[in-house]
Formats: sequence, structure tokens, C-alpha cells
Amino acid sequence: MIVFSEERQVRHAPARELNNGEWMPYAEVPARFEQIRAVMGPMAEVRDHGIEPILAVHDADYVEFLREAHQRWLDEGREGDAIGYAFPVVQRRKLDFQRIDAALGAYAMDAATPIAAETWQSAYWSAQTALSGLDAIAAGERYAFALCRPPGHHSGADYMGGYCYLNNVAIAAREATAQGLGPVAILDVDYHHGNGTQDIFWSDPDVLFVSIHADPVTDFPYYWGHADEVGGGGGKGTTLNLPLPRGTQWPDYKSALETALQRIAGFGAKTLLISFGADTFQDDPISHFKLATQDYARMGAAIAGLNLPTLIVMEGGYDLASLGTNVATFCSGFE
Ligand code: Q9C
Ligand code: ZN
Repeated sequence: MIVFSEERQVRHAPARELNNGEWMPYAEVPARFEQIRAVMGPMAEVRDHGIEPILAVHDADYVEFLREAHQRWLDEGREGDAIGYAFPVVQRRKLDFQRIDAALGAYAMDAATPIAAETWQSAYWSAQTALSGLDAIAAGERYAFALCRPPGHHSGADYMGGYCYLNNVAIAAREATAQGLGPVAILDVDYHHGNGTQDIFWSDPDVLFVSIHADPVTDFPYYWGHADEVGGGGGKGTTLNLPLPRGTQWPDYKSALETALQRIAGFGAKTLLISFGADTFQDDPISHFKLATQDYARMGAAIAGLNLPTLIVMEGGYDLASLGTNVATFCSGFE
């Protein structure tokens, strides 16, 4: 399988996150990138596609905010990572924010996604990595793996959250549609629901979004991913959520996966994008499913049974000791 990665993705390194009322070390560490790269063999070169494909998904004001936020933070006399504290849940207006604090709250869904000095650069190259993977699919590769970091699936058109800044899989999916590779299906198998991806394609009838994830009754992102969310407007019926309880093991996961694959086949997808998170692993430090390493080969093989050109985009997975092996095992299931 052809694998894409770009060195600048390693630079993003927030120090800490707010979790359960405490400052904790940031779980989405640069070593994740190194661990996966160490097992995936030679990497294909990432091409710079510029800002346009990013702006096809994300609002221009949000992108400008991401680019400038950390410098504004420093200019206002702060140190370390930029993070918001006031969230406009009941009054979300896009104003010409004078204070970085006002902008940080308006463009965030949580306080777990700080902006560090190198965040924009890494997020930009993470998106370019996904776009380069799509180029390979467009050129006729059957499978490609995009080693994206930071991850993307919690980020919406104009907000960050859940360690995500730019929605890499959504950017690739929109580009795939633009290049005539649709209908496109996105299968999200990260432990957490891909709320940003769901929001972006909510009313889009040309992109199917299917997600298997921890029940949002018990797990982040709480407000999205319930089974009754099915899309809206012209996109009604092109979102499918399959929440599973904490403790889920392979037999029940496999049943949900079969349901997901049937829906994708029925949709008539021509291109498949996978949001792949290895945080469904039994030893993941922030998650609560119980998949074993060998289950990832089964998962990959089941998905390959769809017989579709497939781009795998890296999302979460936080157990450093197993991360590389689990990613490689998932990819091996396709071959
Ligand atoms: N106490 C991804 O896997 N923290 N993001 C939840 C619960 C946020 C995970 C805190 C987890 C985000 C891409
Ligand atoms: Zn996750």
C-alpha cells in the first residue's frame, strides 16, 4: 500500500489539555507520528495543493483564525499554548473579535484543543497529506494510506475540537467529488464519533457518512453520533450512526461493521474514504472498546470486500506501544 506522510506534521506539540477538571499531558503527541512512520516503510512525497481545497470545506474566517491565533496570543502577552475559556453556546456571532480569547471560544467546541506555535503548519500539511493520498487513488492506486497528524474528524467547517483543526478526510472527500470520483462514502471507525465530518456533509446527498463509535451517551463528543441523526435536507438518509457501548469486543463490532458495509454498497459508492482510529484498541489510554491487534486485520479485510478504491486517513489512537503495529495490521487486511 502506498503511504504518504510529511515531516512538518510532527511539529505540533501542545503541552497539556483540560481533562476531567485537571490539566493533563496532551494525549495527541508527536511520538504517535513517529511510531506509525517507523512501521510503515518508505513514504511517498506529499505535494502542496495550496489553500483552495481547504477553503472548499472550511470557512475563510476560521482558516485565518487558525493561521494567526498563536501569534495573536503572544501579541496579547500570553505564554505557551492558546486556549479559550468562554464559549458562545447561546450567542454564536462572527464578529471582528478584538480579543484572542473571544476568537478562541467562537471557533472551538471544547477546551481540549489548544493552538501551539506550530499547529497551523502541521494542520496544513496534514490536510495536504490526505490530498496527496487522494491523488494516488485518482491516478489508479487501489489503496493508499495518509499518515495525517493532527487528526481531523472532530473539526467542522468553522470550528476545532477533539485534537482536530482541519478536517482532512472531509477535504479529501470534497476534492474526490470535484474530480468526478463520486459518489463518495466515508466510513469512520475511530473510537469517537466524527462530528465534524457529519456536520460538513449533513445535507450533502453526494457523500455518505457512516460511523461506528462509542455511544455519545457515555463518550466524547456527547452531542453528536446518536442513532437518530440521519442527515437533513437533501442529505436526509446519507448519514448513518452506529453507536456501541463501552467494552465492545470484535463480535459485536463486526456486526456493526457489516451493517455499515451494506449501507455503503447500497449507496453505490465509487470511492471509499476511511477515518481510521486505532483508539478502539483494548489498551488505549483514553478509550473503552476491547479490540485486539488481530481484529484490525479482520476489519481491513472486511472493508476491502467492498472492492472499492480506498483512501485510509489516520485519525486517533493513543497507546504508543501498539499504535504502529495496529495501523500496519489494519492495512495488511487490505492486501
Ligand atoms: N474526559 C480523536 O481521537 N477528550 N480525538 C475527551 C474525556 C477528547 C479524541 C475527554 C478526545 C478527542 C481524534
Ligand atoms: Zn478518537
